[in-house]
Amino acid sequence: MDNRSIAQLLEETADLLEIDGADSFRIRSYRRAAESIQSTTISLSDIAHDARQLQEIPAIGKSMASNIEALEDTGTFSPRKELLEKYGATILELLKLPGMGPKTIALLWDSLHIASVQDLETAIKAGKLDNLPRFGPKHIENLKKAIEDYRQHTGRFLLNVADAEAEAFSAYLRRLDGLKQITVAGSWRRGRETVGDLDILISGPACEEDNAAATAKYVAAYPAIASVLAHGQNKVSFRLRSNLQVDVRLLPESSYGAALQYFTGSKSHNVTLRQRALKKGYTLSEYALARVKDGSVVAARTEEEIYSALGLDWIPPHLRENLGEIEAAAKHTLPHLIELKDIHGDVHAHTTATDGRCSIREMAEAALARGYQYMAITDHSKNLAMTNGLDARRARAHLKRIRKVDEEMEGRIRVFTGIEVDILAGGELDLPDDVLAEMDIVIGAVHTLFNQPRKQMTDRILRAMENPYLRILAHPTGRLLLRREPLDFDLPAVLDRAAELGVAVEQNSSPERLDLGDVNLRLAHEKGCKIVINTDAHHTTHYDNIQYGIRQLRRAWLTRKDVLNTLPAKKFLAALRPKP
Ligand code: DGT
Ligand code: CA
Ligand code: CA
Repeated sequence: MDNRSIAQLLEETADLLEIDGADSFRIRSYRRAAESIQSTTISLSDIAHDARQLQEIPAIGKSMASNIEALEDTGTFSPRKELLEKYGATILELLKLPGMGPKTIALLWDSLHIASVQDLETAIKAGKLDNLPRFGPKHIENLKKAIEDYRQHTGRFLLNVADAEAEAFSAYLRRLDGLKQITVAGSWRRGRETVGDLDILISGPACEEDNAAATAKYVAAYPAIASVLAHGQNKVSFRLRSNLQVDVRLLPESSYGAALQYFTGSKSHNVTLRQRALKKGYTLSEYALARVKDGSVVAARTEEEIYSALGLDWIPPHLRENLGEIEAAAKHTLPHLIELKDIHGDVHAHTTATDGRCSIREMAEAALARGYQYMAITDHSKNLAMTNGLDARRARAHLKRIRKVDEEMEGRIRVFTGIEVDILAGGELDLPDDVLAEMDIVIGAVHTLFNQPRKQMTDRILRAMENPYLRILAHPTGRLLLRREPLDFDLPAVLDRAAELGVAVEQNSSPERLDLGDVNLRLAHEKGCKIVINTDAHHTTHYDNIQYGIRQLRRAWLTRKDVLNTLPAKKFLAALRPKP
């Protein structure tokens, strides 16, 4: 188990203890241990059997150490397990509702025995909360909205989770002889920002007639499976321990293309394609494109043949949302979409000076190792106290260290100076202009007071962009996928002004942000905004997240010329808003 998961278990335990009315000292000890585990670079798993080493980590005492050792051996953390036995595992759902803390849950449990989102919904409908102290009509309205959001989000998964699961399962499949093709289809192949499940298509001799049963059996024996949901000759469905569902289809090679086309979707793209087929006297199914009159097959083996028989260029899966791609494919005007290899730099990264995990030099070396020509160090500013954000004095000292690393890199890669400066309540930037003036890259971002009313939030961001030093607006909507809704503000108005001022908007590639995201990116592009893609790396390994951002750029129909980081270093800087 990685440190992050362990820390999360401890945090949950602290929440449960708080619901349980435990004494505050005990609750705090779990929270402190969780924080400490998050920030140490030592992997707890590695030292779980060494009580002494464990206790050298701040905030970990003797009993915590023994619980962690047991966790490593048994996979369960007993203080948490005991509490879940008392309240039921569904109590954790309540903790995921925005605006819902342990104190409120304790109140709901004590007065109404509410222990799940479902219980809460039923109680609200029955008007049972109306008589409780501390639950005004506004609060109840907010809870209803939170439940709605929760229902929309549950059952979806972030791309880093989906990718890791898809990769691990594909590796397992590759160990089997006689598989020629393994493709993840569905929303994953279309590059959607989250996925509901994984639709995996396989073919080859191992999937033909006599061999299929044994192959299906091999699939169902995948060790990470929590439960098999369906096990047939040509389809196996299962739920992984991460709760992600996987549908595996065993297909004949002769109709692999038809299945790939069908199960990639989207539904809406497929419906329009089928209508087009019918007009030509064909039917399109998961098995083939065939003539209506006699059922004879026109195309089935590859997607290219199918699209071509329909008079269309092959359509990249990232565009298959029925948003004009079929018309463009008919007219041969599909865009040449941007690719990973077009990106020459990443200009949003953090270091140990604030909440990053690596040094300036380590971040620079890692960017160089990826083949980048430039990168920027953009740590947080002081308003974000929990990240140890930089004040003017520390920002200047940091800048010197960044310049020094830039020199040490001897031109192999340019290391730009920068800052991710907080946009304060009224739109002021968190550092004085004369400090910002010294930076190559000033990125502005909202990190606090997310609940300002729409007008105030809009004015706040607009005002921040009027500061002539601000060159990039980071993760503009502030959303966290599956966790936090976007800020309430007039995005079109902000994009209009960004275009006028030359402020670039960011495609943040962190899998929990993906902000802007496909739809808003397309809008930003239509409005003429400059667009920059970044990873917001807090560790050298986070540079890999760029692939998730690229998928969103492609889904927004963007080409190389639409994104500034496809330019070489000098031209990139010159393409940003000019410094005053
Ligand atoms: P997801 O899993 O919610 O992220 O979204 P998808 O798009 O992967 O949806 P899923 O897993 O239900 O189905 C995979 C693909 O199979 C879908 O994109 C299109 C195709 N498909 C599934 N059911 C239908 C259907 O009833 N009609 C049509 N035309 N296509 C379907
Ligand atoms: Ca799917
Ligand atoms: Ca599916």
